[in-house]
Amino acid sequence: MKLFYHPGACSLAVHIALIEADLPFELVSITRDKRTADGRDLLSLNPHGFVPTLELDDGNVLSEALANLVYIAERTEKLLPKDGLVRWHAIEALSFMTTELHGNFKPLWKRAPESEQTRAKQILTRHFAALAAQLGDKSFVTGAQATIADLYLFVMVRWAKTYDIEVPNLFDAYFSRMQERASVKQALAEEGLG
Ligand SMILES: N[C@@H](CCC(=O)N[C@@H](CS)C(=O)NCC(=O)O)C(=O)O
Repeated sequence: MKLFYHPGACSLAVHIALIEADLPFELVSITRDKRTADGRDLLSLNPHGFVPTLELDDGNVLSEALANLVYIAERTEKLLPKDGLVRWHAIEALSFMTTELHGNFKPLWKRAPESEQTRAKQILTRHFAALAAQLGDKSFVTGAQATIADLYLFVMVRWAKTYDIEVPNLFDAYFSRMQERASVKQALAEEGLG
């Protein structure tokens, strides 16, 4: 399987998931003009031109972070229970983050006008507060075990630090806990993010 990625992008969550699941994979970076390091046009694989994009061993392509993460989780005993409410709450949190949360970072990385950036930061702060309430005093979003929702939340908290978004203090301990995972350390190192 190949993962098309950009260092530190939301594809980092999928990269961590592949390591956690112990699946064989190859990392393929993309350039700003959407050329892949293995000499292709990302748009020919994923018409949206987004990372993460997975190319499966049979040549099929799977895009969208949520679909990538559930696909990987289904191939391991970890990261997402097969049934029960924890499964659905993990998917619920992931869906919220890949849409409402992720979308509000765009004005920041696209350097939109100041007023748009201020508004986006306010919304992000509100959304992170809601996620903090969901996390509460648990170690991970849905309980004592990390799920795919945590892999994505780790990336979002990392972005919050980069863009100076005000987030509840409990994310400090959460971020450190996630950073201690061998999979996270490995993925950061492989993306050159030390
Ligand atoms: N809905 C997509 C969004 C993915 C997305 O926006 N990825 C960013 C990196 S975090 C990207 O590829 N941006 C390139 C662009 O906007 O052209 C998903 O959840 O996977």
